[in-house]
Amino acid sequence: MKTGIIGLPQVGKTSLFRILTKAAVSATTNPRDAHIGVAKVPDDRLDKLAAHYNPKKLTHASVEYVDVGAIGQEALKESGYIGHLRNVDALAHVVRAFEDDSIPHVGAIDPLRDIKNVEFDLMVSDLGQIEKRLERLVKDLKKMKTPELEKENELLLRAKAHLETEKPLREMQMTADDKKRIRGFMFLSEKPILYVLNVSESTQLGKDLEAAVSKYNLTEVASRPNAGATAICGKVEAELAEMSDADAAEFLSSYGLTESGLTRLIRKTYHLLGLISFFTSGEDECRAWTIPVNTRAVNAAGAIHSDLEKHFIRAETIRWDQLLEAGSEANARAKGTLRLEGKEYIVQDGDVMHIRHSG
Ligand SMILES: Nc1nc2c(ncn2[C@@H]2O[C@H](COP(=O)(O)OP(=O)(O)OP(=O)(O)O)[C@@H](O)[C@H]2O)c(=O)[nH]1
Ligand SMILES: [Mg+2]
Repeated sequence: MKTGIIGLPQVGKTSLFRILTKAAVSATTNPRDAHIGVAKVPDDRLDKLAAHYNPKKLTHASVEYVDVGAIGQEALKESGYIGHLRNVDALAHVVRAFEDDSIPHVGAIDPLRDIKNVEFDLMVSDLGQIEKRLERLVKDLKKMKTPELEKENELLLRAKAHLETEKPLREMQMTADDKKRIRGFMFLSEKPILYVLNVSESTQLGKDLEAAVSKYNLTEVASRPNAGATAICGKVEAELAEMSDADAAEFLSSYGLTESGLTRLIRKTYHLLGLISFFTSGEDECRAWTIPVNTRAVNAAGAIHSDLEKHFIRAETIRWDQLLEAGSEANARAKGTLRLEGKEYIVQDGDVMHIRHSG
C-alpha cells in the first residue's frame, strides 16, 4: 500500500516524509525526483504480544510513502510526476497552517483555500485524461459498437459531468462494476485523501492539535466520502524522531500529548484505506499482517503465503487481548476463547490466527 504526499510548495512535505520513514533525504537530489520510503505502522497490541512472547523477531505492518515535488498544473503535466501519483493508493495532502515569515507561502495562511486549489488541480488533470479517452472512444465506437466500449463511454461521460460540478471522483456514486472499469485510469481525484494540517509549535500543542481541524474549518471537507483530516506539528515531530523512546515519551507529555502525531497520521491512513491487521504470534516471530476489512479467513491466510491459502483447513482464532488474558493458547483452548474458524470467517481487526493447513 502506497500513500503519496502532496501539497503546495514549501508546506513541509519532505520534512514529513523524512520523519515518517526515518529516511535520509539529501538536499542535493533533484526536487522533481520522488522519494520513496517505508513507515512502520505503530501498534501497541502487537507490542504487547511481543512483550509476552519475547520473540526472536518482531515485524510491524508497513505503509509506503512517496514524496513528490510541489503540486501544480504544470507539475501535473509532467509524465514522471503524474506517474508517481497515479500509482499510489491514497493521498496525504500536507497543508500549511504554521506561521513562519521566513518561509514563503501563496498569500495568507488559509488551509481551506489551499485544499480547494489542490483539489481543483487534481480534478483538472482527471478531466483532461477523460476528454482524451472520450475522443478516442467516439472514433472507436464509429468503427465498431461493442457493449464494453459503450459502457466505458457512458461511465466516462458520467465522470466528466461529475467533475464539471467541481466534485472529485472519490465522491461519485459507483457500482463495483464501475469501479473495476475505472480502475485502470488511476484517477487522482478518486484516491482517498487525508488532509494533514502542519501547525505551529505551541506550549499547549496537545490541545491545539485536537482543535486544529475545526479551527481551520476542515470538519466538513474531512467528513466527505473517502476523506479524513489530522494535524501534526512538523517541527516537534522532527525533534521527536531524534530521541530515544523514553525521552520521546517525556517530551510528548511535556506538550500534553499521549502519542506522536505521526502515530495518529499513520493509523488514519490505514483506516482511510480500509485496512486492518491480524497477527501471528509465537516465540519465533510476532507479526502484523495487513488485509482489507471484510477479508475471509482463507484469503487472509494468503496474505501470509499463497500455499496457506491453497491448503487452508481451519484457522485457530482468538482476539489478541483474550490471548494475553489466557496467558497461552493451551489455556485459551481450555477456556473456550480460542475458536476454530473455517474459510468463510470474516477476519476481525486484532485477531491472532494460527492457520492449519494440509500443505
Ligand atoms: N516553522 C516551521 N517550518 C517548517 C515546518 N515544516 C517544515 N518547515 C520548513 O519549511 C521549509 C520547507 O520544508 P520542506 O519539508 O522541504 O517542504 P516541501 O513541502 O517538501 O517543499 P517543496 O518540496 O520544495 O515543495 C523548510 O525550511 C522546513 O524547515 C514546520 O512545521 N514549522
Ligand atoms: Mg519537498
